[in-house]
Amino acid sequence: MIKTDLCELLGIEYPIFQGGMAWIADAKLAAAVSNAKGLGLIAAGNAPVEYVEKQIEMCRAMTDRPFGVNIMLMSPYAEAIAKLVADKKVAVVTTGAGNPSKYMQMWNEAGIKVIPVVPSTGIAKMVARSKAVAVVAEGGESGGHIGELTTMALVPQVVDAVDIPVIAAGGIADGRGIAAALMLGASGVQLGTRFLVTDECSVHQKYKDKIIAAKDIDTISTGKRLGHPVRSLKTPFSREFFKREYDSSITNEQLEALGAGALRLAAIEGDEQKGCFMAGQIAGLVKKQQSVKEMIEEIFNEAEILLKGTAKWVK
Ligand code: TUI
Repeated sequence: MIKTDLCELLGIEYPIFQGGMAWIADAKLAAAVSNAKGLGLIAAGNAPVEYVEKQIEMCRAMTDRPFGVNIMLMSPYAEAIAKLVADKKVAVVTTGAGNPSKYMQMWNEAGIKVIPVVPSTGIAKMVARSKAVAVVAEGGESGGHIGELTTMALVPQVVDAVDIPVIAAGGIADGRGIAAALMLGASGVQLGTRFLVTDECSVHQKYKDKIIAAKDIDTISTGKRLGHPVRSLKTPFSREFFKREYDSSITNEQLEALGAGALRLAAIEGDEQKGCFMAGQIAGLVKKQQSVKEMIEEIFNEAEILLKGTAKWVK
C-alpha cells in the first residue's frame, strides 16, 4: 500500500488527483475517481456558475467521499465560481491558468482546502504564504495550458521551495511515473490524459480513440504568441493554428478567435478537423480504455512493485 501525508490531509486512500480538464472532467468522472478512493475534480473551465453548481450537486449525490472543483482563472466566470465554491463549502479547490491569491482568504474562511496548480517556485511560494494546504507542480509535458519547465526539473525545486505537500503533474501515466514522482519528493500525482481514456469519462469516443492511437511525438504546443501555450494532439486544427501563429498579418484577436470553441468541438462533437484535442506527451503510453477503479489499482500496484525493488541498485 502506498500512503503519503496527502492521504491523511484529504481523507483519500490513493494519493492521486484526476486533473481538472475543461469540458471533460464532469460530476460522473469526479465521483468515479473519488469512489475509487482518489480525489476527483469537477472542471469549471469556461462554464457558467449554474452548470458548476449542478455538477457539484450531482457529484454529492454520487459519492460520500471528498471531491474538488478546479477553477480555470482565465474564465469570465472565475469570480462568480470562486464565490459559489465558498458557499457550497466544497472540500477541495484547485486552480489553474493564473494566480489565485485574491480568493485565498475567502476560501480559507469557508474551510476549503486550497491546492493551486503552479508552474514555478515563485508562484508556489506565493500561494503557500496565502495558506494553500498543498500545491500541484505541473510540468510542460501535460496537456492543456502549460508552463515552461518540465516535471523532472520543476517538482524537486517546488519541493525545496515550500513546506507543504507537492503533487506532481505532467508526463505521468503509469506506475513508473508515480514511483518517479515520489522519488522527486512529491506526496502524490495528478493525471489527466489517462483519466480521459476511462469508461466513466463522458468525452466523445473519438477523443479516447485518438489518444490510444497517439505516439510519443503526436502532441504539439500552440499559442505561445498569445502568452498561454496549450498542448494538444497534432490535428488539422492544431497544425493550422501553429502555422498562423507565425503569420504576422493575423492579429492576436484573430488568432484567439481561431481557437474559440475548439475544445468543445473535440470533447463533445469529436470533430477531428476543427477540434482541439488537449492531451499530454504521455498520450503514447495510454494503450487501453478501462474503468477508473481498475486503472488506479493497476498503476498503484505497478508503483508499489517498483518502489519495493529500488534497493536493487544500491550496492
Ligand atoms: O491550467 C492548466 N491547464 C489548462 S487550463 C485550460 S483552459 C484553456 N483553454 C484555452 C486556452 C487556455 C486555457 C486548459 N488546460 N494547468 C495549470 C496551469 N497553471 N498551467 C499554467 C498555470 C499557471 C500560469 C500562470 C498558474 C499560475 C500562473 O500565474 C501567473 C500569474 O502571475 O498570474
